[in-house]
Amino acid sequence: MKTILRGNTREVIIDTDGPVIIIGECINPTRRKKLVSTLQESDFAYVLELAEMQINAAADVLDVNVGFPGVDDVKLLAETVLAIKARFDIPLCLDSPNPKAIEAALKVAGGKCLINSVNGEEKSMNALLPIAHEYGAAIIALAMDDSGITYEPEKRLAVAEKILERAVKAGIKEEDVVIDPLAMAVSADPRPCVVSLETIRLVRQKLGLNITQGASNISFGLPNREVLNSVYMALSIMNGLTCPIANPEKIATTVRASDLILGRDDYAIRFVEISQANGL
Ligand code: THG
Repeated sequence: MKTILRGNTREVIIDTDGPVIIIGECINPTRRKKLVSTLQESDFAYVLELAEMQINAAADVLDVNVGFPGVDDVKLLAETVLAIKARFDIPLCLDSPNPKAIEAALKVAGGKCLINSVNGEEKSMNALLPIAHEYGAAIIALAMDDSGITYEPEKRLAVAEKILERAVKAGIKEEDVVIDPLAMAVSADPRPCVVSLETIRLVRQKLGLNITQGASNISFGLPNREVLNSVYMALSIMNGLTCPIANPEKIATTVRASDLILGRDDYAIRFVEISQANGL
């Protein structure tokens, strides 16, 4: 199954048979005070710096999240998208809980974006599926709905299936639905990673769709986060994760190593390339 995204002209193909596509997570005000302060002044230099850093570190797609308290994200998400588009030819993943902000961004974005995200709540599906269809965008379908977050992988699969069905009814192509099984911190509760890994396996096996995940969420509150994130990334890729949302500076080597080990990097070309780029 292939999900095709587009920047201004450049196409990125997310293919369930790999190699893994990296969606850079760093344009996100969580723990980046400087992003909040520069964006509040409509200063996009730091956003562009984060975009360039991630592209140089092997990001294929950029997640764009400008949500912080008090922000007018309908205006700011669109402005940020325009600033990035004017400088870089890379597909964007529009990350906002506000359908109005997503729509405003889609209006100016061009290419083919990924909407982050639609969940299984009626309100979310009703607001976003028609917009995705109208603008020809792909969607991330989050495996949660009105009844909240379940810890039974089969139920997460059922939510994913429900969103897929509704998306297809709204005229969206099956291959344009990317499933997010939900990654949550593992420090307080031993279950989340096991549940997500099993959900990934089920989605891959039963639906055959592309799968994303905010993979640095799992290590919140723990020491040695990079090792934890890397191991979880490799296990997730083994089970069917194809387009993680992560910090490419920290995760790209693990992603390339996983591709090589899983037989998706002939002659180890991409692994050697990224190792050399890192002076290794
Ligand atoms: N699923 C989907 N979208 C998502 C998430 C998800 N979007 C947001 C989030 N989760 C993924 N993005 C981030 C962005 C930043 C951070 C974590 C997840 C973050 N990282 C460092 C930290 O944790 O301390 C700080 C910056 C760094 O060092 O890189 O804060 O699950 N669909």
